Amino acid sequence: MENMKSKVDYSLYLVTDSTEAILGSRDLLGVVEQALLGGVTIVQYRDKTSDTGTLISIARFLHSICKAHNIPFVINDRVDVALAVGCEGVHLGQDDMSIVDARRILGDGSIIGATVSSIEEARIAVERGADYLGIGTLYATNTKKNTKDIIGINGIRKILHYLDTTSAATKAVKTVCIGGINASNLQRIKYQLLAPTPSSPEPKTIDGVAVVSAIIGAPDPKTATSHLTKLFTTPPPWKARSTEPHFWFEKNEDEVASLLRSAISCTKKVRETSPLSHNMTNLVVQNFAANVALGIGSSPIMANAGAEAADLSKLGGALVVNMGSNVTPEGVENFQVAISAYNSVGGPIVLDPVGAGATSMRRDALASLMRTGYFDLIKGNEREIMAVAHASGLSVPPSFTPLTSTSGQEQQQQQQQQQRGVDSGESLLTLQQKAGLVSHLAARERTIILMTAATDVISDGVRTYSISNGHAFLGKITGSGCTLGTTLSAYLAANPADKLHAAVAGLLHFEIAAEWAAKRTDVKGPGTFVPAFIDELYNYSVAVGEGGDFLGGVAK
Ligand code: 3NM
Ligand code: MG
Repeated sequence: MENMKSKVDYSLYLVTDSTEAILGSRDLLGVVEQALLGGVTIVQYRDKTSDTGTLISIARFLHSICKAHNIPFVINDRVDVALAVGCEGVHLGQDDMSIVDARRILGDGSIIGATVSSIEEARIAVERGADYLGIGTLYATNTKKNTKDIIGINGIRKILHYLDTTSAATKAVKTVCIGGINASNLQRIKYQLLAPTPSSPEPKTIDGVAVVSAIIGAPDPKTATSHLTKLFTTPPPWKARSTEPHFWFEKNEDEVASLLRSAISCTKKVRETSPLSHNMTNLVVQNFAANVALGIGSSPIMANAGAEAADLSKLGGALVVNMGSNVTPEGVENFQVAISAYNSVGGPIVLDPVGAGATSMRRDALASLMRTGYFDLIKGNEREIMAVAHASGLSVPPSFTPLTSTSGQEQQQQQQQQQRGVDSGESLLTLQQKAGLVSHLAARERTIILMTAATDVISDGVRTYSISNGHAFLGKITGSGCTLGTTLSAYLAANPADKLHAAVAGLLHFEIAAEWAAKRTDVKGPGTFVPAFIDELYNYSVAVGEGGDFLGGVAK
């Protein structure tokens, strides 16, 4: 028995629900049978309302069909029912019988699982001998309204990190996460929970996901189950990336030459394929962003309604989620629908968290967007990227040491000052510190992070570059940051193979065109700069398209 217990496959853990809202008028046994045929790997019978006699007879049936499929069967809460039917074990909530008592009654051979939502609860459950932990609540769910804590990806990560680094027993315990998991977010959840850091390149991750409504409430539970199984075992459509730990990359000549070669080919690709750039953006920049998109050779569409995204996501383009003026609950909901649509087809998404640190509404919007979806690139100025780091649960990244030129106290005061407006303000960080923060955040979020400034820093968590092109006029006009997001989206859509190289190419296009425009004799200041900039975005694309290989001379 002990031996069998260690072989349990937790990858797709079904928790049943007998309520009208989820099961409807269907027969639970039939639904569970379909789920078994679809490939669930363990089943928990959870029924908060039936009488003991009914519980035992339903549990007997369920146990027998699980046995026929060689799948372990456990009961929620009721140790007496588990004992009566002789099934494989129980799952205990924080208010149920203690693990120690249940173990004494059921014996060493039984599977005992526990619900935990904090490090302390995880510590106690392991100490008392739980075989696995159900960690939650990951996301808010209609299935269980009275959950104690919604802890998100970061909360799960913290508990996993604790388990990974504390003792042999905590490292060995099996884990599943629960709450709001379905086909649209399963791969991302699994992917983001496996975020390596320099100190742990192979961190402990979840052994499985537990779902209720995604199977019990599905129109066809068997198909839904086999789809979830497939999602759990295949890399996400945005493709698995290197899991090497990141490090600060010192530019070398060969690397620069190869980046510039790839920049030329990425620009040609945008020109040839004219990818769709779907902008969900603010009124201030819609017209300008559309012109920039046309200038670089992409096809823009400005569409803020989430309901349009499912159709648009199928056109091979990329989405820009620009938080500019869309941080109302309704705006966030539109973003969420669109993010799910692009994530489900693997279409790239650029997140532009405009003014993210400025107000609590924006901080909340950013946090909920980051809980909803996977972004292929997150771009922002220093304050915005700091807000992203905060939303990601980073407190003090490893190389984020105080500046030597300011006292610790002064710096703390500066950091506590609220960001004003969306302008970037004074920098608090040295280039080295920016590189540390950007690469660490990129590795953690498993995405590309671009921090813009006079010298931009960009990283995918493995490779980190700094780029010093651009012109001060970009800081004197509205929407330069937003239209950079648009530019990058087109580059990602046209060049999916190496998204970091694609983003560097887009950044060079944008910033070198700005330098060209600023040098023109007809440009007298920011106002005349704008139309000249659109000209030069276009001219750059034509020059590269006609075989111009000038980047070696202008890229910094
Ligand atoms: N326990 P769905 S959340 C049974 O957080 C249960 O401990 C939770 O349902 C916890 O997959 C939950 O439909 C319900 O979101 C999960
Ligand atoms: Mg309970």
